[in-house]
Amino acid sequence: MKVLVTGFEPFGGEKINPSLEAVKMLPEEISGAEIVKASIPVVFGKSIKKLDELIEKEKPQVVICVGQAGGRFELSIERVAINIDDARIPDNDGNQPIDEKIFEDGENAYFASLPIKAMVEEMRAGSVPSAVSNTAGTYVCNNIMYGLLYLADKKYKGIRGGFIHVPFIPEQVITRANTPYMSLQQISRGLELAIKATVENKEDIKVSHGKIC
Ligand code: PCA
Repeated sequence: MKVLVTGFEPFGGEKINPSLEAVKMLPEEISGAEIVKASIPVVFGKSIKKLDELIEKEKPQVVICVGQAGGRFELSIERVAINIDDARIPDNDGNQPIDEKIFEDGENAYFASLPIKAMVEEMRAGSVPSAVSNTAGTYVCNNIMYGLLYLADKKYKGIRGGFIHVPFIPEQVITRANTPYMSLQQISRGLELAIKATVENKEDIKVSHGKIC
């Protein structure tokens, strides 16, 4: 099995993006699966184009995209991507779409096709804080997750895919009071455990990670 794992370039004035650094630290093999790592630009549209080229070239069976969610406490396994771009800040090329569909012929939303509960359980068993998240936002991370699942639906049938958001690392919160963070080592370890759970669970486990508002 081949697993393509992507991280994002820095954005929003940050010098580093922990998603990319943690992806780079992953081993070359996890649970017998080959790990292919790549970097994605924080640019609407370009991110999906680059991912499409990578899938075409590498022909992975599983694709997991990873991005930074500054302010979140845990590694979040995203459940759903929605067909909307609504940018609070410009992307790295200066684009700031507001309420634009990502693909006119796409569904309103796609669910991740990864064993999200098994991933959370595996990470928690390894002492890495993690949770199911029910929103990936409306910026470039949702954009690429939606693009990935659109491509898996229309072009690369059978591919399993999804998205993981990771917290800030310590050096990003030095002047941000009361902001959660996690070490790069722990983030990368969490990703490794999430990938292990994906490789080892074709079907998800039935355990509640639901939320009451
Ligand atoms: N996080 C942003 C885009 C790139 C990244 O790492 C997001 O959550 O949309």
